[in-house]
Amino acid sequence: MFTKFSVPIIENQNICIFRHSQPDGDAVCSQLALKAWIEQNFRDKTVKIMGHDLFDAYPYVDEVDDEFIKSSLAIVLDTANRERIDDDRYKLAKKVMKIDHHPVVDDFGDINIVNTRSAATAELLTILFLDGDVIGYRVNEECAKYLYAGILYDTQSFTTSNTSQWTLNAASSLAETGIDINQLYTKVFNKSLNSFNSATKIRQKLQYSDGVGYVIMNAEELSELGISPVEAKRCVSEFNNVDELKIWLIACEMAKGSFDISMRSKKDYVINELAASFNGGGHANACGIKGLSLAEVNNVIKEAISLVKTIDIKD
Ligand SMILES: [Mn+2]
Repeated sequence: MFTKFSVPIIENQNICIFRHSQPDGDAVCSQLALKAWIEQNFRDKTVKIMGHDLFDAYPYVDEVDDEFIKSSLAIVLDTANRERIDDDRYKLAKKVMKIDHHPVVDDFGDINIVNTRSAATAELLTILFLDGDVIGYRVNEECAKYLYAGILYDTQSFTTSNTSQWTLNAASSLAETGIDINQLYTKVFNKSLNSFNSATKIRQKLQYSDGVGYVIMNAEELSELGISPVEAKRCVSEFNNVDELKIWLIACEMAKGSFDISMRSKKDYVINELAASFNGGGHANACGIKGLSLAEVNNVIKEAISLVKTIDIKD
């Protein structure tokens, strides 16, 4: 696998690293880690971080003109399908390499490196880099910091159902570089008092029915909270540890009458098919759906309730 990954990098002077729109911590940290790794191991290469939407904790992108992209290898990280790539100029690149851990729905790369058993793209990159380590490519502390943070984000600090022995092995190898584990945890999970207060209000809006928890926020309620819809959706993790909830979701009105859903579930309650039936997608226990009417949001909730019932009857 390392050869498939490294040869196109060796062959290209210029490299543009892309990610998905509305990026999460895994997407941006994977970009920064890959840039750090290439710059350390191939000092003559020029690497650019692509994207429009910023991620608060790591708000970094490069300004890149079309000519540069035309002379580049495009590496697209953490993105299952081409429609989600945050800058469609990836099409201009000489070659496209996809590196991802989502279920395969679109092999858009000329080269596709996908491992759905990885809990994070940052974990998959760690495994690739460690393979390279055997033949002399190194992971320095800067790169390790980004990889470790990316893994923390996607696994909610090693607690999601897809956290595995490979995740912990990867994290352990990264710890050997001397990274400050507590400092990274703090950087990833600490929040401002304002965010904390908003999360408290979102918790109070939880509605519950037959194993399903849900919060629906219209534009007015969101502006009262004083946080962005993207930030509000991230509060779905506030409900991670509620016993009674088998499936839980937050629906936020992103534009007039158009809701996006962020949905999570306990291990036995696989939701990606439910999400796919509303043109959404994601992992077995963590999915997103975009552009729903309020009526469709209510249908998702109904379907979730019947999914819980179906699975509970089987047990
Ligand atoms: Mn990811």
